[in-house]
Amino acid sequence: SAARPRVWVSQPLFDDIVARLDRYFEVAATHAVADHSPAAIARALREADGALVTLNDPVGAAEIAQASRLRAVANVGVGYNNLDVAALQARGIVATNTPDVLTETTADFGFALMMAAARRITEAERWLRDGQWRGWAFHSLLGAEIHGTTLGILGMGRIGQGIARRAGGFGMRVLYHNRSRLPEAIENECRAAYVDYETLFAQADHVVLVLPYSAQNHHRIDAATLARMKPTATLTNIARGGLIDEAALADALASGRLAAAGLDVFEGEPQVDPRLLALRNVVLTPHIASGSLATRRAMVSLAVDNLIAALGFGPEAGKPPNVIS
Ligand code: 8YV
Repeated sequence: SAARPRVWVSQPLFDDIVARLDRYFEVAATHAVADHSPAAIARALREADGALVTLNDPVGAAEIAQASRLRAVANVGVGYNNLDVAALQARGIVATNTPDVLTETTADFGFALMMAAARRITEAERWLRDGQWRGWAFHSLLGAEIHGTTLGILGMGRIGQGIARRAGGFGMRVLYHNRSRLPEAIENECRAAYVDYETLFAQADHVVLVLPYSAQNHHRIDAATLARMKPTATLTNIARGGLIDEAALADALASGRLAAAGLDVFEGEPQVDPRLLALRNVVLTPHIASGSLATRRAMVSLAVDNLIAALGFGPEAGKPPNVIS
């Protein structure tokens, strides 16, 4: 009926899961090639009581100002730097994200990407496919050690802790830096020691970035940070591209001041800096750290639950599980 709330689904997700919205709402889904321009987002939000969005959808103050009916925005993803949360909260619009369900899968990938960078896995495969393997050579494609080395984790939330637990199985020493120090019980469980930012980069053989992105930590990993790192070290980013000054990183990788990097996220994604594309010692993946089928389905399912509850329906009516506060 016309009185039902309208929700906008910004891009094709998993139809069988998104169909759960039909029970409560009129669903305006963007099925074809999605247009994620600010104008398209503003237009869609003007008509919507609720929205299911992804990191492709910047929901900024200007769009929010025009969205007079909007009451809830459910983000499919744990990171929500695509949302202007302050502007949403000022209007009393509930914003939600999808923590927990992607923690272990994303930690798996972070560990794999770090290992791929250290052991030059994709570089070696390209070399082989290019027909350069003309006989086994003792010194070709030698990588960096992983077991027994020091891992530095910047951002020790759920995913960072998952990576730390994995590192225990590899006999790594784990250092972490975080906005606030963790309770001792968690440090002990993760066998991770708190250090300051400078010490983390100076002492780690492998650094993994798993911290939320905000304007305050834009390009936090700059030339000065990279200069602290061991020339044999690797840097892996599964958080957000904007954390790293990519030009400084390309310089460090090109000059041998840093051994290798593993990057799943980029400042201008899906555009990737051509200098990074040209380097051999960087493993590049297209923002897939949470991308197992089961996890991506769980994320959409949780976002759908959040949206239904935020708009006052379903078993958790009025109490969406993952409100961003
Ligand atoms: C998602 C992510 O694929 O959760 C996050 O923060 O970056 C990824 O897991 C992406 O956010 C989908 O919107």
